[in-house]
Amino acid sequence: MKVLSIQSSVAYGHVGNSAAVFPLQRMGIEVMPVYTVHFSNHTGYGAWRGPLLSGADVREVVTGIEERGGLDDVDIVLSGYQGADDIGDAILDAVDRVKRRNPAAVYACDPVLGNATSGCFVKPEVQELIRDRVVPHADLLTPNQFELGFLTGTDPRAIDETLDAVELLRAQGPRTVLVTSVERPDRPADTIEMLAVGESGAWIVQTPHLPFHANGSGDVTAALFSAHFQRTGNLAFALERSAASVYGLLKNTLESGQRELQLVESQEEYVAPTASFTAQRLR
Ligand code: PXL
Repeated sequence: MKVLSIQSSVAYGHVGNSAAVFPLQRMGIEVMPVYTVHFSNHTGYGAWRGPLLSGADVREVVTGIEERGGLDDVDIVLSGYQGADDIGDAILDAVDRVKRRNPAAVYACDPVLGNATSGCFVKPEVQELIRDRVVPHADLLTPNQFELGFLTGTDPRAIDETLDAVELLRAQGPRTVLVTSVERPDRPADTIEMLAVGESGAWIVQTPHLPFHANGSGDVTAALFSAHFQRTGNLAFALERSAASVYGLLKNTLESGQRELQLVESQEEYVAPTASFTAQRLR
């Protein structure tokens, strides 16, 4: 299995490719990381240094990979947070080039726009880019519940409303949708859920809600779910496995008292998660 992952790089800490690449590699997956920014640290600190790459830079690197034959056997193109709207076309172009060689390849897109706590944190032009141009080209989409509402012009809260919104999204293109950070009003205290919908039906998994937020956890979730689903074609398994691995990672991080994901220390969680959760069928 081989992944072309077009995301941020940070030197200090773990978000973007600096969060997604190692867990995939630890699963035995070949990853070609292409960088969209090369920052010192994630933007959650309020200050950071280092360059933004342009759409042309991204295209250059992808072209170089292509010239080595490196696009011939890609199974997944993965993208995440986009800080500016000139990277989107370069990503879609990479997806196109990969699919021409391998029609079975999928484009797994994490449509990063914001979350329920902070609201939308990307620029209006990036919002439009994701909604109007990127989403229709994605095969697998991993919005959180807030992003699902934004992309469908709805405000999904209950599970049925969330499933209805997912169907609106699936009608736009993506056949498989993972909704993260599902917080239905009637959930048991201190729990959080993820829900996956694909051709085989709809599944939900519940995990304890750990009382903190670590930047990059969504990036790890999207990478693991995409890889497990593409590897097995089993939606319930991909949901259970990625939930267990991310829960293990977050639990280790919370216990460490550190702000950054304990990504490397948690290496076993990506191959043999400590916890195990069972998904329930919804539809
Ligand atoms: O986790 C997404 C992400 C990606 N890239 C950069 C970020 C973040 C989140 O903080 O700062 C540069």
